[in-house]
Amino acid sequence: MSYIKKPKVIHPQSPRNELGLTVRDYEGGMSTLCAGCGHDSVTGAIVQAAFELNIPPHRFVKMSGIGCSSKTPAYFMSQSHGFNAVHGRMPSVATGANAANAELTFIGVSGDGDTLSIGLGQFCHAIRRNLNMLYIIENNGVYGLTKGQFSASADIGSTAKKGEVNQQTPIDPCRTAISMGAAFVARSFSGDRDQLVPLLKAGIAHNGFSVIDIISPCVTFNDHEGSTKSYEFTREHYHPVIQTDYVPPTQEIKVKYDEGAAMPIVLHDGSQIVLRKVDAEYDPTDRAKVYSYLEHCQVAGEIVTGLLYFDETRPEMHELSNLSDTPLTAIAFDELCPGRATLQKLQEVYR
Ligand SMILES: Cc1ncc(C[n+]2csc(CCOP(=O)(O)OP(=O)(O)O)c2C)c(N)n1
Ligand code: SF4
Ligand SMILES: [Mg+2]
Repeated sequence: MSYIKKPKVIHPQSPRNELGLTVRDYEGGMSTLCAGCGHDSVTGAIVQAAFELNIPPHRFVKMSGIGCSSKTPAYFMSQSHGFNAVHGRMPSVATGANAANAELTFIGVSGDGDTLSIGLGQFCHAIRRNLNMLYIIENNGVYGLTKGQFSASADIGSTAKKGEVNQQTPIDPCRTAISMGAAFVARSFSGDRDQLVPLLKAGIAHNGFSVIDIISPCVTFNDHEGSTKSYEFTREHYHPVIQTDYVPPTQEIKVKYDEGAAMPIVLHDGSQIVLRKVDAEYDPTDRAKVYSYLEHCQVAGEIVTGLLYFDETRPEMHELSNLSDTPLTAIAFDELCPGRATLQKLQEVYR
């Protein structure tokens, strides 16, 4: 109920992070989504991840497009910067904002419609530029906001609420991202917070474009028998292939993992992600094998989850395009505007 103001009462004994903040300090306004919508669980996981990362809310930028999913940034981190862009155009607005200030932490929340239909070109180019942001797709297989039409992620044979059968080939955001050269590609489920929170933390810490495709059921239009994005279908076909632990820079990895079964990877800020293989054969750094494994599993109707592909070597946008790391707001005016005489001299060169 949007007209009810969310009460903010903090229990004196609520756990506090290193900044002295509680989880409530990372929350946003009251959700107006349908009760039980998967997107609200993702919001809860984002709040928890940001709290545990000890980043102040005002250092985050939350971006979105249009859709029920794109409304969710209103429900977390009221103190952060935010921009609700036009349908499918969030990546270009995020690119501009990130170019202007790389010191902030960027989270984009999109939907399967927003990303895979109208915004597919924008999504691909943000990957190509390796824009430093966490890009979340709250994937429910439908356009929830406009009353449940099939989206481009709907599986062949999946039925709509009134019985219509989808005949069109789905676009898999993970395989699309891998084929475009994305360096951090994960899939999860809104109903698996234990898996989701470490993935969100790792995605935020990763220096470059991180995609997390989160199956997030739409209880109003796509949670019936015959849907392949329902809670029941997802739970039945759920296949975690890799478990991810996020270890902050200040903490040592205490547990000894068996070689071959675990891979600790150090990120640019000194934090680590420890990947524990559920399937010993799975190698999240072998791009071609990951791609064909995902294709095989999609045909078999399995929902493979975890950090599916990772490459820590790709430079991010600022490095690739030789952009300044200094935020635009910190650059003196006369540096930005060299003045009439300098500009005239420059024009002479082209006469
Ligand atoms: C340019 C434009 N075209 C179409 C629409 C109508 N529209 C609004 S939201 C939406 C799809 C949302 O689907 P998705 O991104 O999957 O989000 P969900 O609501 O399912 O979370 C569409 C087609 C629009 N707002 N703007
Ligand atoms: S219509 Fe679907 S996606 Fe939108 S809020 Fe309701 S349950 Fe969530
Ligand atoms: Mg959708």
